[in-house]
Amino acid sequence: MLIKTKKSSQLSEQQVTDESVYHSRRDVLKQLGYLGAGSLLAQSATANAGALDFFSSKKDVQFQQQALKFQQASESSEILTPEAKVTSHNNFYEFGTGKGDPLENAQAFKVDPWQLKISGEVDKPYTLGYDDLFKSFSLEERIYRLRCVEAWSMVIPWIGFPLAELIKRAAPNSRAKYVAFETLYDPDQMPGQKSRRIGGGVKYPYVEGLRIDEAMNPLTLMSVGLYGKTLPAQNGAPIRLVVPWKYGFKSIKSIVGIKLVERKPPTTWNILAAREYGFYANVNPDVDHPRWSQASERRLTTGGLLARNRIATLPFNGYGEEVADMYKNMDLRRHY
Ligand SMILES: Nc1nc2c(c(=O)[nH]1)N[C@H]1C(S)=C(S)[C@@H](COP(=O)(O)O)O[C@H]1N2
Ligand SMILES: [Mo]
Repeated sequence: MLIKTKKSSQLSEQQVTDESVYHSRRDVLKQLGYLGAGSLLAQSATANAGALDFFSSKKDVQFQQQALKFQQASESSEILTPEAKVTSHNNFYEFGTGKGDPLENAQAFKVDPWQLKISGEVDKPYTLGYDDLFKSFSLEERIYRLRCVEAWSMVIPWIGFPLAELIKRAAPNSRAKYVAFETLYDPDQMPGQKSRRIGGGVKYPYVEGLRIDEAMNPLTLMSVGLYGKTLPAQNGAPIRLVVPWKYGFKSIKSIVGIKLVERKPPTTWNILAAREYGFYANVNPDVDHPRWSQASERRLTTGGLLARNRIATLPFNGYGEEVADMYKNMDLRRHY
């Protein structure tokens, strides 16, 4: 097993081998005095302002500083998946089913203006515009493993804020038992939504859901960036979900709607093939996909041969300490 210490959720940067690009960004932060040599906390006066400042060129925004909040260390070391891999090996069927299709087809995708509507069983529904996505909540960096149901995985430095913060602001009522998410529906921009062939037969818009306790778990992140920049279109710009203990398809991209609901909402891959993809989709090496084993995964690290690293898959993707309690009375074979 990779992780030995008690809490394994947030890999700190001391535990991961920095990718060179990322490293140089951090050197810049150090020079600017935002990061102390031994400290992972941003120390500048404005670090507490509640939001990251960013250089205002909208195309490739570079976060200027970060309120890093790594909470624990572990003895293990994991290698960050290089940025070039994270942004070129994607699943985003709205832009095609090939791993390279999203990079190729999403370049003209317009993310500003954007509207993310929070509604449903809440006392205070609200809508966030593009700038609000970066300014309304305190941003932090989280290095998470991402395990795709197809048995490959990456280690990605996300920037974002806990989904719990967004939900709390809407003041959910007692009927809010689940959270339903919806991706933008815009066939003119998303060729996969125009054609069943390009879009892999998925019914659009892509929808996902979480139980309210899963949504409120501190690990559950709304991501607006990776590798210190705003999200590339192919990774779900301008805002996507990241649920690190579940298979990647739960981490819905380019979200326009978040609705608090009373009943378990429909989810895209479950609609497509219920026997293969459940609502929970917790990473589980003991429950195989009907067509392949989930006991191990191919960790995408560097290119070439190393890209074929095969490692054991961990229950809850290694985040059991933080999340297993939520499922203690459930048969995880039945609720796959
Ligand atoms: N809207 C939407 N969200 C999506 C998908 C998709 O096709 N459409 N693919 C999912 C799958 S299967 C995975 S593994 C992750 C991949 O995220 P990444 O490309 O940023 O690594 O996004 C998930 N979110
Ligand atoms: Mo996936």
